[in-house]
Amino acid sequence: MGWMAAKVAEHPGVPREAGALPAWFGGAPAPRAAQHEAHAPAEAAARDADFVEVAGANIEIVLNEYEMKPSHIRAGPGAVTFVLRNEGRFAHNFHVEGPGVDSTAEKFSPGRTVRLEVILQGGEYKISCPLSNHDQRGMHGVLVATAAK
Ligand SMILES: [Cu+2]
Repeated sequence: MGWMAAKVAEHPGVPREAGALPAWFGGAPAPRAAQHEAHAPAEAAARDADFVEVAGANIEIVLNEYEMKPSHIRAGPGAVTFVLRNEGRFAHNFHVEGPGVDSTAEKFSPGRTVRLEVILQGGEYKISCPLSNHDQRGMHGVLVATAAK
């Protein structure tokens, strides 16, 4: 929905773009497709091209200062094991939070690999490094668990 609302908001006087907007924008109920999209951000995000699709049960992520690679992951629901490799110069950790999951690995040193097993349901999960301000500095991402197509 975002871009339409933003476009109108930029022109609070005469809504020049109004003519280009679909009829339902004027107050009529949104068509079913638009409502579905508004309530399913996980599926919408999963369509983005820069998501890395992980088919197996192991989700390998490299951590360093200050990012996770990959940071946008799509995986099937069920039991998965994060295989976390610290290629940075500092210790890092790994936290995953979302539907049915709130798990943290263990702080691990440069050069080390740790594993964290969780059971994903469908939905969107936030991954991050919970140490210090690493999350704010960029060590975070999103994992979308979707049912098989
Ligand atoms: Cu970190």
